[in-house]
Amino acid sequence: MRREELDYSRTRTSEGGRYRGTIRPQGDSIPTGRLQTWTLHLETAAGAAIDTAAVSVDGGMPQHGHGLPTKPQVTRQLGRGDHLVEGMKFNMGGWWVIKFRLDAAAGQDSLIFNLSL
Ligand SMILES: [Cu+2]
Repeated sequence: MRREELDYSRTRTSEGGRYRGTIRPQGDSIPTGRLQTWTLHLETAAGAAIDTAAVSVDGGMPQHGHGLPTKPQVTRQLGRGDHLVEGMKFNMGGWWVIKFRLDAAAGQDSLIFNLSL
């Protein structure tokens, strides 16, 4: 798939359709070379906030064959479906993919976001 055709939305439905997630970086633009804290908002497909979920974070640059330079983690549940993601960092510009693996009441699923930095 060409980079211009990717979906760069910050709200995505999970691959299996069980959940909806929104990433909220600290600012409008996502910087490179700097550690960041994000918020991940999780909802059911019907739009109910999810506070209890096991979430793991993975990512990388598909065109470069490398992963993230850090190991980001969801460290805290903030309530109202918001989850704190600490340790996000991007060491170069380009197309990045961030994948959240979720395990919550509706089962396991993955949320995938494309970023253009
Ligand atoms: Cu790269």
